[in-house]
Amino acid sequence: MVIKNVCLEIVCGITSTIPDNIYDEVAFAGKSNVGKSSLINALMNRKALARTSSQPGKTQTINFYNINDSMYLVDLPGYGYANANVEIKAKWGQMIENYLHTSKRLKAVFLLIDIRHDPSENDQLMYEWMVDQGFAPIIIATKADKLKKGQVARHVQTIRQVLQVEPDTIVIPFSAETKEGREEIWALIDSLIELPEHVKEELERKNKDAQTVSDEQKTEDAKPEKKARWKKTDRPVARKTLKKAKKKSAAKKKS
Ligand SMILES: Nc1nc2c(ncn2[C@@H]2O[C@H](COP(=O)(O)OP(=O)(O)OP(=O)(O)O)[C@@H](O)[C@H]2O)c(=O)[nH]1
Ligand SMILES: [Mg+2]
Repeated sequence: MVIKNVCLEIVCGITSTIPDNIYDEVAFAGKSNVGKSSLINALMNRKALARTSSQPGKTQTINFYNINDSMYLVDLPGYGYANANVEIKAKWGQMIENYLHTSKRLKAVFLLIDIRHDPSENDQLMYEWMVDQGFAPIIIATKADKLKKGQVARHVQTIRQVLQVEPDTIVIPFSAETKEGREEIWALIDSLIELPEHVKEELERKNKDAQTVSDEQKTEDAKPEKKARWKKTDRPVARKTLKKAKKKSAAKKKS
């Protein structure tokens, strides 16, 4: 996806109704502080449109980021935030469940797990709940920059084992610092969502234009090269030198 314009379009609180959107959505769930908002910023090529914090519990609403008027990235509140009181925690849980149940345009759910640690009990419960509800969550192993390159595969394997994922479940190591995994995640999103008609038409038109330009270029390239009138040199030629050379050649022609 080439990012042209992005904006935070809809914010849903505990009492809000889930919007009936006209574009497809993909959502990001995971425990508090795992890096959901940072991932969304990285996907949008923005530093801080989605607010992040080293303090857990930053995102407390469901935030819909409109991408190019073609789709939404949905930032969900983090679960397992220890400092929130029991009532609030229950409400956030309800909000997430309600969204995942209600949205008609939800095409994929990404579950984020910190690559450094074994998935928590809450992570396991969330994963199982999603699978029970008929989702096939894609796992993103966040903060991959915090591990040495050689440790990544082993930690990914641990996540697979602890969550007891299906063999075909995709687990993508990702880092908001190095942007490792960004292209892979976008490729997946692109393959899972349906773009609106007007965007598809625009893309087709652009592809056609690009094809015409490349055909014209091919015809141009096929033309025989014009004979060089001046001896080619790597050095930049001063105007004066050119004038002199022209005079000389004209004089030669006359004689
Ligand atoms: N080193 C490193 N730090 C990260 C990465 N992703 C996020 N962080 C840091 O982790 C902290 C939490 O990131 P957020 O993106 O706010 O996490 P969140 O999941 O949205 O958190 P809540 O909104 O509280 O649920 C911030 O201090 C980020 O800078 C990463 O890939 N690498
Ligand atoms: Mg957040």
